[in-house]
Amino acid sequence: MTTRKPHGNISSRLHGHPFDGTVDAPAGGVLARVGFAGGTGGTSLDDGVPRLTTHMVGEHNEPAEEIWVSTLPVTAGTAGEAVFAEDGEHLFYAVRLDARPVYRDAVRRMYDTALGFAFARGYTEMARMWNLVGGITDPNADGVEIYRDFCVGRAEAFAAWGDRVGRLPAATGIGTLSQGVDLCFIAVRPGRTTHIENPRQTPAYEYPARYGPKSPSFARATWLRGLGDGPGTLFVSGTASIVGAETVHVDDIAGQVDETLRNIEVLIGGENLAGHGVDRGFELKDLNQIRVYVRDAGDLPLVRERVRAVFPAHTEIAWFNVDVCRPDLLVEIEGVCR
Ligand code: 3EB
Repeated sequence: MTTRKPHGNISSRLHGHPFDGTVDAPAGGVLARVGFAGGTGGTSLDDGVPRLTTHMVGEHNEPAEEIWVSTLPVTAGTAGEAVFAEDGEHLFYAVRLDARPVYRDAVRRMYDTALGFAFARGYTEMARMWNLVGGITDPNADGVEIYRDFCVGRAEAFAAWGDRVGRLPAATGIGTLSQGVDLCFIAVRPGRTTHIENPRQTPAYEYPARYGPKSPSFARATWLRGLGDGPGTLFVSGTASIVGAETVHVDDIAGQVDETLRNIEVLIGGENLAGHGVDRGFELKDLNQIRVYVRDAGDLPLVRERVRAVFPAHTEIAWFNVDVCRPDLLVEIEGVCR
């Protein structure tokens, strides 16, 4: 008789409030809690669970919390300033970089340390990264936009580690309400990820130089194959109203919402995934754990109505009022399909 190994799959819940109940992690453990709060909280280990608290709540939105659980037992710890948790298949890692005049070198070191940590523990493929950047479209002390400054440091780190940590994964680059950078990611054992591009969009790492000296380092989505007969997960990057490399529907919030949803629809559809060798297909209604980022508070009512109308009532959606990484982008949307 053979004993079956547990699948070892991860999943998340996105609560529209700080979660104060018992986290349901059957037979496994909690990998991480990401809190969206009214102030920055950096990283901590709370009751043995890594926590990242990012400043994304102002007067126009409510606190929220995303919780990642695994079906496997989890161990957690700190590594310098960072916190992490691992289950033997997945690594969650979070770190905060405080405000500084110029970010480039510190971002490169932060990424270098993070990628090195993941690599040393055998989590050599990146599945999903979140880059939460305060003042993202403001100038740094040299007058360079902070997002472009950030992208240079990140690109330098990936250039150094790229051939060891696999290809660029799904990511989010978005503003927060405090200066500084919150970084967190999920890395996995090799052989499980497929990075997905969008036929409607220029790959971000090939954006023309007018968008910054170093192109952003991310894929449009990452497919994470399930273990055993467990389900796979499609991580959908922060997606905006960009066609080719250009922002479209400038100053038209309804147009930007619709174009963003169309981008996601094509990205996650069976035809696009098949072209990347993934034998699955999703529809918009399958997107869950959705985060909607809106630049202008005045657009929130329209965006809420338009986005809500597309998804089933049970879909978990959290709303944020933060800057997006190009001054002409009014909205960005991300989520997860299973
Ligand atoms: C875009 O498509 C919008 O720099 O990590 C989306 C997702 C965006 C991730 C990142 C940026 C990033 O270019 C911005």
